[in-house]
This record gives sequence, structure tokens and C-alpha cells, in this order.
Amino acid sequence: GEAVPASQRGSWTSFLKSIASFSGDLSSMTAPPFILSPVSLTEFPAYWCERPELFAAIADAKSDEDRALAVLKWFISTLKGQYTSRNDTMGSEKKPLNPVLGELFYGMWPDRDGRGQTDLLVEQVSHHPPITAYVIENKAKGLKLVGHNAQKTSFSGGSIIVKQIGHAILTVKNPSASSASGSPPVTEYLITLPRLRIDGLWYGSPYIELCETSYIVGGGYVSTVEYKGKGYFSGKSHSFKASVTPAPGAPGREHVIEGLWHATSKFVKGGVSGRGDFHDVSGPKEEVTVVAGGGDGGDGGDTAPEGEMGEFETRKLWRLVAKGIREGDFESASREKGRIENEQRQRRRDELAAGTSWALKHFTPIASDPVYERLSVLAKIQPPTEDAYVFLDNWPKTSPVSSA
Ligand code: 0T9
Repeated sequence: GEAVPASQRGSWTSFLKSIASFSGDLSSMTAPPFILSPVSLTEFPAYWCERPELFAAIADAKSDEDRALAVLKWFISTLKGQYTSRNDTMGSEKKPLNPVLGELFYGMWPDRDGRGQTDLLVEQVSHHPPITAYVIENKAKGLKLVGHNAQKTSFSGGSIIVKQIGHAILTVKNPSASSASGSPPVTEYLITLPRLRIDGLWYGSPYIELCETSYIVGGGYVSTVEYKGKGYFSGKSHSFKASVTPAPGAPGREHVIEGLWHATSKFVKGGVSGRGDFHDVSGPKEEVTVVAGGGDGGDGGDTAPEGEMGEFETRKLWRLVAKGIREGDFESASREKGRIENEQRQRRRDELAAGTSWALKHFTPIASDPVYERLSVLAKIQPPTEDAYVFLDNWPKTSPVSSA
């Protein structure tokens, strides 16, 4: 295809052959240079908050029903960034950098118009298989999203099918909560993730379509989001249909929304007084401001000065690899990548010899998440239990990155 440089056609074809005959961890496979992205997967959780005002609006909802709609609106509004932004900025979906164990990424969205500051913390909690854990918190609004992500990939009919493993829990502080009011201190929402199909591989210009169903469960409501691509219910790419229904035994009305997740959608049933429109992401979004964790930010015990990143912070760790990829200097990119990987292998050997293991900085794993178990039954989500990573609530003292 045209997107594949002539000199890389052979290696693209053999890459496709190897993914076709292989299922498991694609992230560790070597791909031809034209498809490499200079961005590590640890940066992806930032997509959850590129419209910080929609996240903050969840806290301002006046009823369970309003809040269920606010959560869904924020969720749907993240999908364009999550699944189409590499096509917009780099011309196609690209292969992200595969994070190392313990890799860290910190960021924030400043307070503006009373929405409160939102903070982001990401840690790579496993390398084999790759698992990324994250927290997004708006303390002023009493909102906290904690989740983790992994993927199981397979190949079918010329496409890569990606099953997302992991879930997120959104915790909302209840303003009215007091021992007298009897209402619980927080409301929790379980968020599950859609399946992806990566098409356009043959032509070297991959893009994502979402498929099947994802759920948001909590606060007395169940939202079911069905995804369809070209040739299905509306005939258009990136179509979805969402229903917001009272949880079993809970009071309330049903709402149904239809539209295109990368553009706009409308209520086709229910809706808020007189307004047919639901979401609209045609306007600009706000990229995360990267901050340095520095000394607190984990660099194996050493401390970095204010305004500087520790050795394990994404932008510092991958700086030279990313520079090589951006500038088309693939020789230095792959040399630097090799250096990082060798260092990792040496660390693992040293740990083995010493009988120690890598200590995570911000999370602790649990085999089954009680919040997931309690909420998943309300929508009959499978599996009935899942593991999770509990945030240790140890935000580092971050500082603006000095532009040295
Ligand atoms: C969580 C997101 C996820 C991560 C990426 C499948 C994928 C790695 C995981 C699921 C985010 O919230 C949303 C968006 C994009 C997903 C990536 C797209 C992608 O292609 C990669 C995989 C591992 C590959 O790199 C496949 C090979 C590549 C040549 C195809 C472009």
C-alpha cells in the first residue's frame, strides 16, 4: 500500500505474517520503523481527562439520574481521543512504546472556571504481560478514577482484535453524606472497556473501530453502550447506541442515546427537558500538562532535583528513542531502545540473584476487586470478578518541568 514506504514493504509483510500466526503480546514484537509511535502506553490514561470540565461536571449533577448521564457523557466524550487521535496527529494508528516495569507518568489539568485541578498518575505495574495502572483525581470536586489496562490480542479476517482486560472505578464523594443523613459517603461506578478491531493493516494505515458492548454501572443506574462500525445500524463508522436504565430494583426513567462517538449524539428516548443533544466533541480538547515527580517520582531511590524527572519517568526514560523516531533516525532509536531493554534485563537478573522483586511505587495488586464484584452483577458482566490495583494514595510532590 501507499502508506508503507517502498523500502519497508518487505518487513511490513513479514510483520503482518508474524502477527497472523501469533496471538498474545503484540507490544513486544519488532515492527518496521514507519509504524512506530514515539509515545509510551503509560501516556494513554491521559485520554480520560482531555475534557476536564466534563469530568468535573459529574460532581455538580443534582440527582442520581443527572449523574448517570454526566458520567456517560464524559465517558463517550473520551473515546475520540482514546481511539482516533493517533490518526489525527500521526496519520494512522501507530505502535506505541512498550513501557518498562515501574515506568511513571505524572500530569495535571489546571483549575479553570471553578472546575478544580485534576491530577494524573500512571505506573506500569507489569511488563510481562504489559499492565498499566492509573489514577485521575479532582480533589476539589471529590472525584477519583482508578483503573488498569491490559490487552489480549488475536488476528481474524485481516484485522487485529483487541480484548481489553481491566476496568476502572469512578468514586464520587457525596456532598450530603453525614452520619445524620444516612447516605453513603461515596458513590462508585464500574466502567468496563470496549473491544477493538484494528483495520487497514494490509495498506499500512491502521485505524480502530470499536465493537460489542461496554458498561457503566453504579449510582442506581446501568448504562450499556453498544458499538457498531460501517455497515451496521447507522451504516456509519464509529456509531454507538447507549441505554441508561435504572439498576434492577431502583426507581427512575430510561434514556436512549444514538450517534457517532467521535462527533455528536442525540437522545432518541428520554432526555433532559427540551434538549435533544447529548454529546459533542467537535470542539478542542485540552492535553495534559506533564509534570515531574522528581525525587518523589521514583528513580530507584535516587532523588532528582525540583523540576527534573526521575530516571523512570516516561518522557525522560524514552527521550532519545522518541527523538530518533520523530527525526527519522531509527538507528539511534533502536540503539537507545536496546539500551533500555538491556538495563531492564540486568535489573531482573540482579533481583533474581538477590531474591528480591521490583517494588511498585503507587499501587498494590489485589486478586479480586470487591467493588467490581458488587457492581458487575447488576449488569450481568462477565467475568464476575477481576483483579485490580489499589492506589496507595501517595501522590508525589510534583513540579513543573523546567525547560532546560
Ligand atoms: C488503553 C487504547 C489502548 C490502551 C491501546 C492495541 C494497542 C495497545 C493498547 C487499548 C487506552 O485507554 C486506549 C488505544 C489504542 C490501543 C493500541 C492500538 C494498537 O495498535 C496497540 C497494539 C499493541 C499495537 O501496537 C498493534 C501493532 C500495530 C502495528 C498496529 C498499529
